[in-house]
Amino acid sequence: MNSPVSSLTKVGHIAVVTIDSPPVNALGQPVRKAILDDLTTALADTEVAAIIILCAGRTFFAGADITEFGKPFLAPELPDLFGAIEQADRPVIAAIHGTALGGGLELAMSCHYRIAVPSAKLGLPEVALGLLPGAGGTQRTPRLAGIAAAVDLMVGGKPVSASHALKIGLIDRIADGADLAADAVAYAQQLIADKAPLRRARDLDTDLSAEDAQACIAAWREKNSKAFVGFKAPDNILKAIAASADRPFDDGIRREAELFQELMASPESAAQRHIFFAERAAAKIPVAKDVAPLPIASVAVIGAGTMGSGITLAFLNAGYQVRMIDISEAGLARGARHVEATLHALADKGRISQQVRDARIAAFSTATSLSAIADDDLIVEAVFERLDLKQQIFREIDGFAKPGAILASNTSFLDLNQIAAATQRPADVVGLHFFAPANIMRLLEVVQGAATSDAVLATAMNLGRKLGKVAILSQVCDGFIANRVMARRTDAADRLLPLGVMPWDVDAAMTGYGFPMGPFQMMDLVGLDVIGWDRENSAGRTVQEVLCEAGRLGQKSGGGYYDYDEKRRATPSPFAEATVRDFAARSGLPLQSLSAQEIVESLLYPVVNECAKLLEEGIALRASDIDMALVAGYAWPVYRGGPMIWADQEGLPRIVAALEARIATGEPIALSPLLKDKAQRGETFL
Ligand code: HSC
Repeated sequence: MNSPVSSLTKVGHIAVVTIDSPPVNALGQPVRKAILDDLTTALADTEVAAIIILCAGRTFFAGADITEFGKPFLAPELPDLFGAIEQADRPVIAAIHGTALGGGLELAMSCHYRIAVPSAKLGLPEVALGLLPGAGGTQRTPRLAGIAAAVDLMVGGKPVSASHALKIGLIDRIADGADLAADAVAYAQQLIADKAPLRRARDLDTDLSAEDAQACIAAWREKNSKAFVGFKAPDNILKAIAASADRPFDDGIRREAELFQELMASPESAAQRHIFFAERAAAKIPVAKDVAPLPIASVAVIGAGTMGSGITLAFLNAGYQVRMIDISEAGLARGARHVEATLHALADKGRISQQVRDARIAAFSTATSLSAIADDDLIVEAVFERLDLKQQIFREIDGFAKPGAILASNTSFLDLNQIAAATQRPADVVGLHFFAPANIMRLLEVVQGAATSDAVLATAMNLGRKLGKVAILSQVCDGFIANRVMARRTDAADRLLPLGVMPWDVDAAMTGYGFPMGPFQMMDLVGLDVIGWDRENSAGRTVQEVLCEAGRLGQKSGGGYYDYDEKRRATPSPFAEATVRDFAARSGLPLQSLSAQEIVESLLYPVVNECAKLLEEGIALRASDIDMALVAGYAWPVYRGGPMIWADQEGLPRIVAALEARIATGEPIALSPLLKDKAQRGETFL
């Protein structure tokens, strides 16, 4: 029986079920039904001696259909389908190409045998969605591959190669020809000829006893516990794996289902699934479909400072030819040393091979004159943040760059339109706002100027993907998306000090929320003199000014809000504490002792308000773009999903009421009409 997503054919005595459900053969209800129908038909045919399940298109099943999550699952459900496959009375063989992920790998494990092409990747990445493999994966993987490998696959979440999968027993054979279907048929014929038994994962024992499995899991937990703070899924996965060793298969499946449902209902998983789709939605921008990205092969980066060399590395790592330009020979030499040292360090740590390192170094060149950009396809300016300087550079770039080259600025807050106006070709000018360190941070804000052409915009967005980053479109405004909203967090944190709230209490509340560090720890790291301190006009008006005037510039000077020992371990600074107390005493404001939750609200509700303004002003295209930007650029905890989904979970009326109460006490917050309106209408951002 053939359906729109499947075809059932026969090659001699072998039935071949081919699923074709683009883009990634997700196991949505129509696919599940088609597989079950085809399996039933094939098994009803007494001439069929074995059944092969494979996929057309770019990949084997990439998992359950995530768009169905949060709604009732329609029959046949995955566990039932997989049970039917496993119980078949003739061999069922999964033939794998592309990526067998999540439910896709679970399907393969419910088959009796598995063959995969050498380039296939197999994985159980549900943990990244805040879930566990909920269709038997937690019970079948330990039986096929062992407890330790199961933990790595499911809690680590990283796919493995076909050769590794073969080694750990996840698959039985690697296809050697170019035609997977033909190889699978040959394999099936061999299994029939050998009278191979129906190898059901459910009937296998785990490699470890219940006690040893517990010990293995406990050791893993201890080693990795820090990385999983705030995430619910790793713990539930470990519980489910433990169940595979201490009870019969069917009981283990029941335990898995309970633990899966718990995760599915959790705000953490909702947030992580939101981010999965937010990342993909961000790539969709309003340019005509037929606008193709322009080809980019060689890149010039102007400025050899921290940003310039980080950007250079980002492009080199993605395989581009990069020329770094700086008029200062000393600066250029320093930047080049940093670039080359970083590439050597990557190779020394085994992250890249020596050949790759050498190829990247060969693709890297330097120059001291802007005239060197004449043949480059993309020029990225990364000089000091001063409008007149950037305008001057763009004027010169305009004179040297070839027609059609893309002229990009890495400005983090300046008016891109004023920069573009310095050239004769504003349509070719775009903002590429990298976040430091530019070779590491995933966020790339693509800033659209008033005149930026669609082709340039499409190219910039596409570049983001090629650089392994998440490109988020932003219109021009002070600070663009991520920096603009997070500045409100800094303001709010500063406002707590004159109320007697200690910086370390603020930081603890933020790390408790899930940020890797709080605003004062960040200031100490970056340097108190770097952000918002005007040495000439400093007059002890703020805690920051007092600290800077006392030479407490942060970690680099041995102390800021915190004191640091020789290993840079921080302890609250008595000097900073006395300064805060002094300000609090002089402020005349009632001293406050705030709980961590109150501090979180104090800092992050203004952020939500600013996000709403970005939407109101059309700076961000959609609420999910803002969430994605904050997760990728500011390490907003992914299990919170970003400020917009978090605001929805908090409840917009609660946020508006809190902000209005603060405005009534004189706090300089301008409430976003969009936020207020949504709260009144009972709407959400997403
Ligand atoms: C799972 O499997 C749970 C199970 O354990 C079972 C649960 C049991 C429940 C029953 C209990 C009773 N679904 O990424 P791309 C879309 S959880 C729906 O740009 P690439 C994607 O949104 C799942 N849609 O392509 C995009 O759509 P757009 C575990 C999915 O080539 C389009 O496909 N699996 C989808 O760069 C192209 O995607 C995973 O977590 C899905 N599963 O990468 C794998 N997967 O064009 C998730 C993709 O409209 N997927 N889409 O924007 C991936 O990692 C990547 O998509 C691939 C392809 C590596 C597959």
